[in-house]
Parts: sequence; structure tokens; C-alpha cells
Amino acid sequence: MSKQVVHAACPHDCPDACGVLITVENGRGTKIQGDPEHPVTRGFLCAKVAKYLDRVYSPHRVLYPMRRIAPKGSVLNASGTAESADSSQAFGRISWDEALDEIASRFRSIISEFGSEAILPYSYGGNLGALNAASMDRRFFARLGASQLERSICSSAGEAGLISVLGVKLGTEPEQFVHSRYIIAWAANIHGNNVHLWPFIAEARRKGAKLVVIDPYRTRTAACADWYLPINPGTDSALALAMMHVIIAENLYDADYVAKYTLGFEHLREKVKDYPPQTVSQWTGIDADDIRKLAREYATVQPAVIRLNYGVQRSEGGGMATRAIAMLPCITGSWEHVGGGLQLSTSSAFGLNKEELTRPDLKPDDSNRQPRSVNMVELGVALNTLSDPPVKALFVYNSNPAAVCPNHNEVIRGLKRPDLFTVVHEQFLTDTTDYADIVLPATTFFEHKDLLAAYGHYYLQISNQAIDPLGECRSNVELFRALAGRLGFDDACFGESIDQMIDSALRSKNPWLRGIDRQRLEREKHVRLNFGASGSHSDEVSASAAPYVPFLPFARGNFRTPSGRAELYSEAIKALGLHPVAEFKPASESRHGSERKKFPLEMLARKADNFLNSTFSNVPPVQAMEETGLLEINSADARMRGIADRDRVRVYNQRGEIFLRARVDGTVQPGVVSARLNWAKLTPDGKNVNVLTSEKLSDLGNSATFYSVLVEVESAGD
Ligand SMILES: Nc1nc2c(c(=O)[nH]1)N[C@H]1C(S)=C(S)[C@@H](COP(=O)(O)OP(=O)(O)OC[C@H]3O[C@@H](n4cnc5c(=O)[nH]c(N)nc54)[C@H](O)[C@@H]3O)O[C@H]1N2
Ligand SMILES: Nc1nc2c(c(=O)[nH]1)N[C@H]1C(S)=C(S)[C@@H](COP(=O)(O)OP(=O)(O)OC[C@H]3O[C@@H](n4cnc5c(=O)[nH]c(N)nc54)[C@H](O)[C@@H]3O)O[C@H]1N2
Ligand code: SF4
Ligand SMILES: [Mo]
Repeated sequence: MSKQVVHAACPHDCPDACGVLITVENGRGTKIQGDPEHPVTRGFLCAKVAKYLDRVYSPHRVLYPMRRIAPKGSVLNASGTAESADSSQAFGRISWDEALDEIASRFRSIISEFGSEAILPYSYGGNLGALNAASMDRRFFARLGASQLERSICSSAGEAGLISVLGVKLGTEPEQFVHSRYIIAWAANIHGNNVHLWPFIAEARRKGAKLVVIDPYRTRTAACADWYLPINPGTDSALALAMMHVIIAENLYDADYVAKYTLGFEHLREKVKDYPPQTVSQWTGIDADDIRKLAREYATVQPAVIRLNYGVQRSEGGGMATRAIAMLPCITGSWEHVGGGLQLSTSSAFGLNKEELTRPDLKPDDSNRQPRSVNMVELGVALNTLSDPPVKALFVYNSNPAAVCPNHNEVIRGLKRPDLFTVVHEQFLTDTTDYADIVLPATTFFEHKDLLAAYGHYYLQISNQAIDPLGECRSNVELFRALAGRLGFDDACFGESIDQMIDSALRSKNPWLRGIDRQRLEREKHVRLNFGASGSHSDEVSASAAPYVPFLPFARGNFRTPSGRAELYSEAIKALGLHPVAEFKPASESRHGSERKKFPLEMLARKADNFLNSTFSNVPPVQAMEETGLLEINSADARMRGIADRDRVRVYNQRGEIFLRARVDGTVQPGVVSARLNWAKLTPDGKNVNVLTSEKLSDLGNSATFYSVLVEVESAGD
């Protein structure tokens, strides 16, 4: 009998990056729990990861390499439980050697006929470990000369908006929320997507803080807020500009902070004149008096903090919306206060040595050209229309594009192409493996070691391997190492061990990593970045563990924009043809937009609170927590269409249709409907909400616009 407790870190695409303890008995994981010593995630896990043993030891794990033996698109199951039970009808088991040989020979022949850019890697957030997210894979595809993938499906609009003001992705520490007196959850589904922030907010509220939620959807967080402001989707830039209209007109801004640390305040003062509360009320659906009250309270109750999340930027004007909101703490000076500021992302702080990890300098022997880049949001377009060269091979890992990509019907049309060679490295037989020629088995985080940063806090962790890989599973790192060998790439970097790769990731110029090495991470499990006494990036910091001093990234300016100031006016934004301050432009698919006449209802194609994008959709105890197949609709819109609660409805637009059950419970306002993401093949008609979404890109960052979608709904009988 052996029993040990192994420290790991959750690598799912979630801001919390929890510290995890896995109990292992005789080589088998028997218990998973949160690490009580982790200062932010403090000993609990979200409901889905608390059920992780059911995922790791699921009878439906992909455990061996397989080759397709039936036509693409054979749906392996529609029942929602036994997705691999009849995989033998679609796939035949092969050895790793056979799989690697076949991939290598198909790649060689595609390269000789079409060139290496005919090969497209496709990966996203399945695993955020520094090594398994982006290391050996990037080295491999760079050396191969494959097309580059623009990884823009999630956050690039908001990142561009934030960076246009702050120059960097840094924000308020979650621990500091306990000191806040005014908290705005702005497009932030905290109970659903960022649950470890909640205890800090709850503690602040016990001490008298006010929680305001700005969201078109009444989330659980909204339901328990002190003040819930339902906003019309995609109108947040107007709201932020109206708040600044009031704050500036009533002299509630911090003139000292503005003078010292911002650029372009006079331009902002001019611009916000276009956004008086009365006008903005018509766009946002928020009462003008409420806008005034929000602005006054936000500017005068200090410390005030904004938890902004990425919901605000999944719309056509999402970059500008993030930019406008990010200006708020810069004009009130709330960055100076412990418990003030704003958090969208903390990820820039880690500054791992990505160059070493990903080696963008690697190139095919015969090439000096930078390969073309394909936007992952436009996968359907790429597969169906790209030429010169066409996409002839698709290599999917860390992603489930047949579920998560917009305009699903076009994606599927592309994936069905018989001449497209598709490899999918997966833990489960997903919507995407239904179109794979080769399926390869992937480890879970129980089965490999990695280094984990975070985007919702400032702790770095080592995630240790707890158990041996199940079956013949390999991690992303080991898969691409093996493939590099098969293709004869003999660069030394393909031979680096996991520990060497972790060491090189930590060998960085970032002063906040000073004194943090692998050995220390292994010893201490989680280490807060070394911010030194003031947290200023330019400060000399000592190498030893410092006592906790609150990190205030912009208390004394230190913005990382070209001017070194918070850029309320941006030449870079102007160069993109956008208003250099900020402005509200209605999304074309919205109630005020150019396509408003086509379909009357604004749809939020949301994430599920209990799944993680499409991950966990197939895990029975997690399925039991999440009711799928619902269309949330307001009673006024339902009545108008003769729809009652629980009725079957058809939801459609120019791109597709799905059948759902109406839920009429006041979650959404008139004019807005909502449905949630899950595996398409687990629905009766094999389709999910992404049949309705479009591959139109956002104003900044070429990101996806899952929340700028117009639809119509009709009763569908039974
Ligand atoms: N349980 C769970 N957790 C997750 C995920 C998941 O799928 N499930 N996904 C993970 C991933 S990949 C990410 S990127 C993060 C994202 O986490 P969030 O950024 O929180 O992402 P969303 O759920 O897209 O949006 C947050 C909220 O914004 C609201 N919203 C939508 N449109 C608008 C708008 O125009 N204005 C305003 N003010 N609000 C709007 C939505 O209704 C939603 O409640 O969460 C991660 N965590
Ligand atoms: N309608 C709608 N669509 C959306 C969104 C939305 O809110 N609404 N959200 C968007 C957002 S924010 C995001 S981030 C994207 C997410 O898109 P994806 O990153 O594709 O997210 P998942 O659906 O979680 O799929 C990840 C897959 O990776 C696999 N995986 C996990 N770990 C590993 C590993 O170590 N190796 C390999 N090879 N595979 C692994 C999992 O089993 C899972 O099937 O979806 C986007 N799509
Ligand atoms: S998904 Fe998020 S909340 Fe859940 S365990 Fe992982 S990091 Fe923690
Ligand atoms: Mo995301």
C-alpha cells in the first residue's frame, strides 16, 4: 500500500488557476481537493473539477491511437453517455508508430505538392500549462513552416483595448477586493467563471461594500448584487463614456492623478460631451438617473474596483468597450488605493520566457519566409475557401473547434472535406474527433508535469505529475517531440527534458521572476511574483521571499504605453482608423445596428456555468448539474410569439437553426435571448448554439463576436 498527496494546479482555461491536491493510492488517484494553503483559491474547487476523478477515469477516455475506418462525420453517439462505446465502428486501433508514420508521410506529401503552409495547427485553451499550451508544439510547427494560427477566439479584443490604455495586462489582485468599498462586476459572471473571487467580495460586503453588476443576463452574481443594472448587449462603451461625462462635468475626477499619469484628458473631456446620460440611456436601456448615480458613487466611494471580464468584448465593438471602461480608474485615480483599480487580466506579470519555449526563430531549412497566418475564428472560411495553398491538413489539440468555433455549419462543411487530412489529439471523442482521420490519446493534468501561471491572480505554481499516463496517452509535449523525431528535426530543443523546459521558461528578464526557480516552486508549491516593496516594474527587488506588500501596478503611473502614461488618447488606435479616444458604434447585428431589420432578437451564445466552454459536457456527474438545451427568453417576447415556458422552440437566423426548450424566468430583458454552449453531438439534432454565431471580427484584436448575434424564435410544437 502506498499513499501520497501530490500538489498540482488546474490548467483549465479559467482565471483562478487553482492549487490542487491529488491523493494517490497504489498509483491511482482516489481524491481531489483544493489546496487550502493557496492564498487565492484557498482550499476549494469549482463543482466541475471537484468531479475530476470521473473525468480522468471515465470509461470514454481516448487511450490509444486510432485511424478512421468509416466516413467522416459518423456521429458516434447521440445519447450523451456512451460516446466511445461504438468508436470501434468509426475507428480502428493502431500503434503510436503507425500513427506517427502516417502523419509524417501525409505531411511530407502535402508539403511536396502544396508547400508547408497547407498544414494548419489549431489549438486553444484545453490546457494552459506553460509547456502544454505552447512549447514543443510551436517549435514543431515553426520548424515545419506550417501556417500560423491567430489565436483570437477568446480575449484578443479586450486585450487590445486594455493595452491601448494601460500598455500591459495587469490589474488588481483578487486578495485586495476585501478592502474595496465599491465593487463593479462588469460583464463578469463571478459565480460561474471566476468563483474564487467571490469569497473576497463576500468579505468586503460584510464590511459594508456595495456590489454592482452590469450584465445583460441576470447571473447568480447579479441576483445577489446590491444593485443590478441590465444593459443592452454591446453598448458598454457608451455607458463608460456617459459615466466619464458625469464624472468630468461634476469635477469628480482626480485632477492630480490625471495630470501626473494620463495622456489626452482634454480630448476625453471633449469626446464625452457626445455621451450625456439621456442619450446613452436609449442605447444601453439604463435609466439616465441610474447612469448619473453609478458615476457619482463610483467616483466618490473609494476604494472602488472594477472586475471587468471578457463578456464585454465578445461583440463587434468589444475592443472599444474595454478601452473605455479601462479609462475609468485612470481618471478617478483609484489605482492609488489598495482595493482600487480594475482587473481584466493579470497575465502580463508572469513574463515567462516564451521565446525560449516556443522558438519562433525556427524555420524550415529551405525557407526564410514568415508563413501566412489564419485567424482561428474564421476556420470555416479557411477550410472552405483558402487557396494558394488550400488547407490540406489540420492538426487539432487543446481545442474542440467543431463545438466552439462560430458559424458551426461552415466549420463542419470544411471538416467533412474528404481531401482534408485531420489529426486530433484528445482526451475524449469530441465533436471534432468525429471528423478526424487520426485520433491520438492525450494525458490529463494528473498525468504530466507543468508550470502554471494565471490570468486572475499573481501566483506561479508547479503542477506535478500524480499518476502514470493512462493507456498510451501522451502529453502535448511528448507528442510533438515524437513527431519532430519522425520528421527528422534534429535541433537540440526537441530533446529538452520537461524540467529543462520549465527552467528555460523561468529564465526571463522579468524582474518579478527574480528569485523564483523550479526548485523553489517545487518546495513551496505556489509562489507570489516578486513585486518588491512598491510593485513598480523598475524597482530593484531582492531575491528572497518578501513579506506581502499589496501590489499596486499603476499607483505611481508606470503605464507601459508608448508615452508611459494611461493613454486616454491613443495614436495607435487612431492609426487603426478608430476614434483615438473611444466611441460607441452599435454592432451591425444588434437592435441599433445596420442589420437590425433582419432578425429581431439579440442572442447571447453563452458559456455554461458548469462546463468549461465545451469541456465537461460529457461527464455524467457534471451533466447532472447543468440543464442543457434551454433558450432563455423574456416573457414579453415569448407571449408575442405564443411561446410558454418549457415549449419547444426553433431559433434561427441566416446561418442556421437549433431547437431548444423555452425558459421564461426573467433572466433576460425584452429583446434578448440566451442559450449555452455544449457538445453539438449531445443534442437531439447534433447542433449547438454556434450554428447561429458569425465569424465577423471585433473592432480591435480580430476577435470573435459570440455576443453580437441576431436571431428569431418561433414555437416548434412538440
Ligand atoms: N464555468 C465556467 N467557467 C469558465 C468558462 C466556462 O465556459 N464555464 N470559460 C472560461 C473562459 S475560456 C473564459 S474566457 C472566462 C470568461 O469569463 P467571462 O469573461 O466571465 O465570460 P463570459 O461568460 O463570456 O461573459 C461574462 C458575462 O458577460 C456578460 N455579457 C455578455 N455580453 C455583454 C455585454 O455586452 N455587456 C456586458 N456588460 N456584459 C455582457 C455575459 O452575460 C456574462 O454573464 O471564463 C472561464 N471560466
Ligand atoms: N458560443 C460560444 N462559443 C464560444 C465561447 C462562448 O462563450 N460562446 N467561448 C469562446 C472562448 S472564450 C474560448 S476560450 C473558446 C474555447 O475553445 P477551446 O479551447 O477549444 O475549448 P474547449 O471546448 O474547452 O476544448 C478544449 C479541448 O481540449 C482538450 N484538452 C484538454 N487538455 C488537453 C491536453 O493537455 N492536450 C490535448 N491535446 N487536448 C486537451 C479537452 O478535452 C477539450 O476537448 O471557445 C469559444 N467559443
Ligand atoms: S476550472 Fe477554474 S475554478 Fe475550477 S478548479 Fe480549475 S482553476 Fe479552479
Ligand atoms: Mo476564453
